[in-house]
Amino acid sequence: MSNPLFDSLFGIHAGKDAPFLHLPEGRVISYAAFLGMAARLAQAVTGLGLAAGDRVAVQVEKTPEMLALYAACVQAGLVFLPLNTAYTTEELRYFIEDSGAALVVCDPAKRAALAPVAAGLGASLQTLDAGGQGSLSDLAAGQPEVFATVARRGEDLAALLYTSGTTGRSKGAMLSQNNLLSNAQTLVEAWQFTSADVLLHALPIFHTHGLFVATNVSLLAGGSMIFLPKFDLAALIRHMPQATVLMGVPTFYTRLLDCPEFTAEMAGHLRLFISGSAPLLAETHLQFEARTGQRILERYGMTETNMNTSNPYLGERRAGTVGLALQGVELKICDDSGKALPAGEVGVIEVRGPNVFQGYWQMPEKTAAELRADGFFITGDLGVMDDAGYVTIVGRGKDLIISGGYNIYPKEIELVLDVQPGVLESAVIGVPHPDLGEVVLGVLVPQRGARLDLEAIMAEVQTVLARFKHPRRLVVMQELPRNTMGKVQKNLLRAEVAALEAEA
Ligand code: MCA
Ligand code: AMP
Repeated sequence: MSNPLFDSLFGIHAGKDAPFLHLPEGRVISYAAFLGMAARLAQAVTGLGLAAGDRVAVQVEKTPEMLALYAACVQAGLVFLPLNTAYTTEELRYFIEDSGAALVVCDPAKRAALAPVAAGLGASLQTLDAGGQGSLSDLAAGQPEVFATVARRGEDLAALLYTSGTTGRSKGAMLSQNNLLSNAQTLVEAWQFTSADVLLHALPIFHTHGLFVATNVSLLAGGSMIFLPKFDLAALIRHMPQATVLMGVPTFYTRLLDCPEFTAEMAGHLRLFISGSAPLLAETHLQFEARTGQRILERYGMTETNMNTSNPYLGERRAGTVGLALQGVELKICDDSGKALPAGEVGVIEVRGPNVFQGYWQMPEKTAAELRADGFFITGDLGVMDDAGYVTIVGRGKDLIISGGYNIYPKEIELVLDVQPGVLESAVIGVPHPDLGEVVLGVLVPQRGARLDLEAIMAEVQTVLARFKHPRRLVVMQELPRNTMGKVQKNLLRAEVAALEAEA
């Protein structure tokens, strides 16, 4: 019996002294040391009584230990559920309860607030910091550096990643061992990763991009990563001479271009710059090429599918496109019934392949609505394909804002704004932002005769929603533009807000 994901990503490196993580302070963690850390954590976690298939919810800062906890969960057959460090206790409660987590791992500062949530579920609550009450690290410290890998099948779940829903309730995307492994194998080949690669890692590791794309690809190829705790322009530039690949969201590239120290010589150390998670403006692509002589490779993916398309490593990387369907991924541009449209016509992007998830956790109706019986997943992204197969994303059928690579569903914020004192209704839109691509703006319609206290409303929003979801501005309007069906027309609203702001 085997555990395909653990065996392929981690098991193959057993006993290797080769470096896996280069930390900014100069410390290097070898593959062998990393696997030892993971085995001790696996011992500690299973010692708490967790068994294959149990969910482990994790909200901690980006550290080698957090990454080792991911490896430990794969080795012990547990389902890893990483959570954005910006989430408030209110937001965490939903993810923990909905997933029925058996173990919650959090920062010490969140411990008191999460204790009742964990207790309500009968879950264990631990931190990754040494010392103090309930420390998984302390439990792991005395354990042996070996752990008998728990057998899993390819279709068993390896991870649960929550992605916000259009109704305001987040959905847990169930990702199997095979979903993750097949995509990593495809990407290693597509991007020609080898053990000589050193990936400059400045993304968070609670999302697909930083965890499954960057990390799994490096592991599978046997390369190493310069593991930065977060995006920091100066650190990125400082480490470029040691790196071969950078993966980032478009904000990484606009910030690099704003920095005069980022030169062709600096970029010349790297063989590949990859962008994804949000649209990379064609203008950024062209400016980058003009500055460095290198073309950014843009790819397109989703939490539910991992990566779907990529510009070619060797062929032409076209600005403004997300490239071609990856090996093994079928992609079609469809009408609403799922019928494929001819090249050049705009429609909804649908994808099928070993990368496509197993459905939404305990939400069969949502799964049925988005995952067709023939296996095609309806992405909700609008695109067009040319004769050569290059895909361009032209918009989104779903009401979604992408800010600095984080997805924000307006409905979730509208639900909070609608119940504030004096508010009749609200609408949340994304407005262009030079650094983050888009930022959130809230439009409030007051009840008749009411005066809105915008400061108090913002304060309330801050207590329940993560910082990146906070509206940068609140605007008061007397009514919202609607179509004949009564639906708010967000395109018109964006234009009205732009006109109002131009006047101001
Ligand atoms: C930080 N802030 C943000 C964001 N990030 N606000 C809106 N959107 C954001 N993305 C807040 C901070 O809390 C801070 O608030 C203020 O904005 C300015 O912060 P700053 O220091 O400039 O931000 P930063 O720490 O430098 O972060 C910006 C960032 C970061 C580097 C772009 O957001 C980031 O790492 N994004 C990557 C997200 C990612 O990995 N997405 C992949 C999802 P205050 O001023 O109050 O302190 S996976 C995915 O989408 C699919 C599958 C795919 O295809 O990959
Ligand atoms: P998430 O729900 O976090 O998995 O984000 C997935 C969404 O990000 C996709 O459905 C797209 O709307 C968007 N996305 C990812 N990569 C790109 C890209 N290269 N260009 C445009 N949008 C992208």
